[in-house]
Amino acid sequence: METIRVVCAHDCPDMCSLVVQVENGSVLRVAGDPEQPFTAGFACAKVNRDAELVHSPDRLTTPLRRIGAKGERRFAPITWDEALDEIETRWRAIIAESGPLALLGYAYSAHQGQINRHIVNGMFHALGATRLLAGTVCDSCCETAWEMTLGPVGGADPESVVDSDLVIAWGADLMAVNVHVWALLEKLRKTGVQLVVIDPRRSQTAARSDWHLQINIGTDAALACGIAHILQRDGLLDRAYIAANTLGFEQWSAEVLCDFPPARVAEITGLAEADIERLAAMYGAAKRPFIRLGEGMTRLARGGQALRAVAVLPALTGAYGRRGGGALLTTAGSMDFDFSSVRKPSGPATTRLVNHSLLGRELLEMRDPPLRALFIAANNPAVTCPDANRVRQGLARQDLFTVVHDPFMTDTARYADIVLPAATYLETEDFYRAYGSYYVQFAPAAVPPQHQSWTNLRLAQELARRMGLTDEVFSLPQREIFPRFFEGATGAVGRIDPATLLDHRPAKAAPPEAQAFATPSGRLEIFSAQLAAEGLPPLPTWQPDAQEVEDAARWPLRLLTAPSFFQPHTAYAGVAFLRGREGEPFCVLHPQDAAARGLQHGQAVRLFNDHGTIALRLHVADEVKPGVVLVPGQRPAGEARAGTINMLCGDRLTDMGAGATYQSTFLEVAALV
Ligand SMILES: Nc1nc2c(c(=O)[nH]1)N[C@H]1C(S)=C(S)[C@@H](COP(=O)(O)OP(=O)(O)OC[C@H]3O[C@@H](n4cnc5c(=O)[nH]c(N)nc54)[C@H](O)[C@@H]3O)O[C@H]1N2
Ligand SMILES: Nc1nc2c(c(=O)[nH]1)N[C@H]1C(S)=C(S)[C@@H](COP(=O)(O)OP(=O)(O)OC[C@H]3O[C@@H](n4cnc5c(=O)[nH]c(N)nc54)[C@H](O)[C@@H]3O)O[C@H]1N2
Ligand code: SF4
Ligand SMILES: [Mo]
Repeated sequence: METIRVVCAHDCPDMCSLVVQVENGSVLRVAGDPEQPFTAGFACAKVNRDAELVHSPDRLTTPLRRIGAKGERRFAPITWDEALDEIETRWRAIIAESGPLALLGYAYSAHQGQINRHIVNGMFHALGATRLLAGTVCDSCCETAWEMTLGPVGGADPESVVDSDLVIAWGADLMAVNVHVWALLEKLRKTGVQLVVIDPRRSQTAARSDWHLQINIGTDAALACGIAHILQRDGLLDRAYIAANTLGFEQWSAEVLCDFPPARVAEITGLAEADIERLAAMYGAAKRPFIRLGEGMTRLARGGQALRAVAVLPALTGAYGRRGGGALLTTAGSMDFDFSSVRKPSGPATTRLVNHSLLGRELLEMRDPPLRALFIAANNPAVTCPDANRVRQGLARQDLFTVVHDPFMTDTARYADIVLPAATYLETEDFYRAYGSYYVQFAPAAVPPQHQSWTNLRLAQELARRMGLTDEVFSLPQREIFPRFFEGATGAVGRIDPATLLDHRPAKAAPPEAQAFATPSGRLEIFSAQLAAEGLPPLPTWQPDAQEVEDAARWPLRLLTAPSFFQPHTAYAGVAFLRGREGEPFCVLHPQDAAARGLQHGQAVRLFNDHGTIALRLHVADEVKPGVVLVPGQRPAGEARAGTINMLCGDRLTDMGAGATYQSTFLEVAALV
């Protein structure tokens, strides 16, 4: 038996170092690597089962060609050569007739390291194809809002949380998505430090916190403005820090904060006035308060405002300047790598863009030229994209040549003309950079690609060769590609010699402890001239959203979505054990809302609005407040009674970063008859 050091590649902030036990080319066991200080020897409940992911009986074993209607799931096995010949022939013909813009590469981050994650879109970049504005389904809103406030810099080191004196999980279900921060907190809380959770859901984290504030969805900006109002009223500001490090506080105070007295904030947020006072007093008294910012609160129409308002708070008390204080959204901004060799090897400076969240619309509406060929890798838009019905309509177009590269037969792959079997990360060598901590690591494949599967890198390199692309990156092995990421790197990353990473061990690259700001002014921008130029409110504020108000008047319930505990989106649909642990796809209603509709716990219900109808199992619980329907995760349509949640979500975009607005969805629930 062999033990191999690898890295967990799932789209997760923690980026655990793992040790994998392998025998005769099979993964026997996956466990946390005790030598990584942050992830500290334990993997989460999902990844402990990754042997079952690699060896799942549901894995695709060969390339497939469609023989039935699109979406019908009738395919016949073909060889790799046949599949690649057909792709090359079709792409060349489409480029000759309509130009390269008729091609779209739609590859996303899911579950690989930096090379396999980016090389596919890199290949389309070099071809001059239409480009994917990636990540708008996930973090483009919160990242843009953070950048408009602090600049492109990472937040507090999660390992510094052990030195904080108050921790706030602000819209972050740590136990589900950030379990190693949770582990650090368990120790810290024994010393009397309190954990406050601000979340519309009594998540597992909220249920185990010292104090849960069950805020109304989409009202975080009002709460943050209210806290700032009280800090100022009570003389709890660090005036010297504000004067030296921020821009626009006096204007914010005069034009915005005056409108957020506790009574009004209570009305907007649904929190008690006394609780808002108590929270502000706690925050003002803490010397090193640490805010873990979740992304969930930004996946709605005014999500950018929410993130900006909360991200200002640590500046008001000077917490950004102290170890243990500050805020953490992601860390990636302070790890100064140059990924252009894989992301943009060559190709025209600009082409045209397709927003990741607008796939359905663009497949149906884009002209001059219309999209004629689509290549999807590491992505399951028929489930995870907003307006999933429209995505499916687009994928069903007879004149669209679609290739899907995935380890499993996903809802999306059912619409493909050609399906190609993909390797998982445990079958792939790659370089990894965390986004929720400051570690990097280079890791080998634990086992060879299973069945006939290919890694993303191998496939992109072969397609590049066939399409006549000659960039070096399309012929180099991983170990010669990743040192290029370090070329020109500055700061903590610049101090790492990539050659030392060939030992497959983690290295840390944390920036200095005091939070840096990299905005145009070099300060934390409470006032943002960039936002003003875009016609957005330049000062963080909460305002009602006209469309949401209109939709709320027509539909009585609002959607709350949150990650599933045992499922990262759809990528573990092929692991029977975890599918069973998560159970049949369900929604949660407060007992009052269930009673008002005559609904019982456990019965099948219909969820519907103008976008469509789906059917799920009902859970009745006071985990959410009246007026809210919680639907955890995004589950394949075949697992549910009918459909998938994003069929009810429109493709409207957020105020900043052109992101998805799942939580600006209003709907009704009724018995399934
Ligand atoms: N188990 C599991 N882990 C995952 C994933 C998964 O699907 N499953 N997905 C991975 C991916 S791709 C990502 S991007 C990350 C991060 O995923 P995130 O979406 O950032 O997850 P959280 O940080 O838990 O944020 C969701 C929390 O925000 C709360 N929330 C929703 N709306 C609001 C609001 O208006 N205000 C406030 N205060 N809170 C709100 C939800 O109730 C939920 O508890 O997780 C990764 N980890
Ligand atoms: N309603 C609602 N919708 C959401 C969210 C929400 O909170 N609520 N969250 C959004 C977020 S944060 C995200 S990140 C997206 C995620 O959206 P997706 O990226 O579409 O989600 P996944 O299901 O994680 O992964 C996509 C596919 O990658 C495949 N895969 C895994 N490893 C590899 C590999 O090495 N190579 C290839 N080629 N394929 C591989 C998996 O089998 C899976 O089919 O969903 C978004 N959708
Ligand atoms: S906690 Fe995150 S990084 Fe760690 S094993 Fe689980 S999914 Fe992977
Ligand atoms: Mo995500």
